[in-house]
Amino acid sequence: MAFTLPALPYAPAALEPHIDALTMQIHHDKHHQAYVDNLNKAVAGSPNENKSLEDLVKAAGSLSPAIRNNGGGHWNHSFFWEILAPHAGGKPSGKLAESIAADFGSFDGFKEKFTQAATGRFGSGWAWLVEQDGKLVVSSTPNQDNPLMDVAEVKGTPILGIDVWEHAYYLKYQNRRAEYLGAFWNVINWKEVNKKYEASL
Ligand code: MN3
Repeated sequence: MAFTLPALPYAPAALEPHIDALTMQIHHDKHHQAYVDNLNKAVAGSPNENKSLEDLVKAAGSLSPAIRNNGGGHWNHSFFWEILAPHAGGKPSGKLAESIAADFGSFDGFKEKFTQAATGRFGSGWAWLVEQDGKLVVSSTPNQDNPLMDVAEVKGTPILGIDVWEHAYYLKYQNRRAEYLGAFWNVINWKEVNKKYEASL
């Protein structure tokens, strides 16, 4: 069964002015589609064809670089569209808010740590908020790796993440990654992040 590109859960222009429509279109329709297509090519005719995306990602270290990169790319982007939303942002509530306060001192403490991880990732990659054995931690991964992978330095369940590849922000922000990181907080779908957090426990 071939992997398929999930539809964006909102219009490409819905995250304006924080993330522009053209970036969303190219990011979803071209970049994400390419990960899906290349993943399908990489698993074609092998037993990996019948495995779930999550199983492939978790075993990335023992699979081909093409599966690691494109399987990771497909998983990460499918996740990323879900944790963004129009008219979103603000702060989390409920159990997630309590855990963030407990594990980072405050929401601002978390924000600072997450921003540092996203800023400090040299080249292409991702920054993550990860649930790890009941505790929240921040990490970052290179390329299309993620915390589910057996090869990840910090392993756990990703509940929030940001794509810091230049293709995620260059059309609007060019070299100003920090501005993109600032805008990100206006489009975080905390309801979905909370859902992923509860499901991870
Ligand atoms: Mn991307």
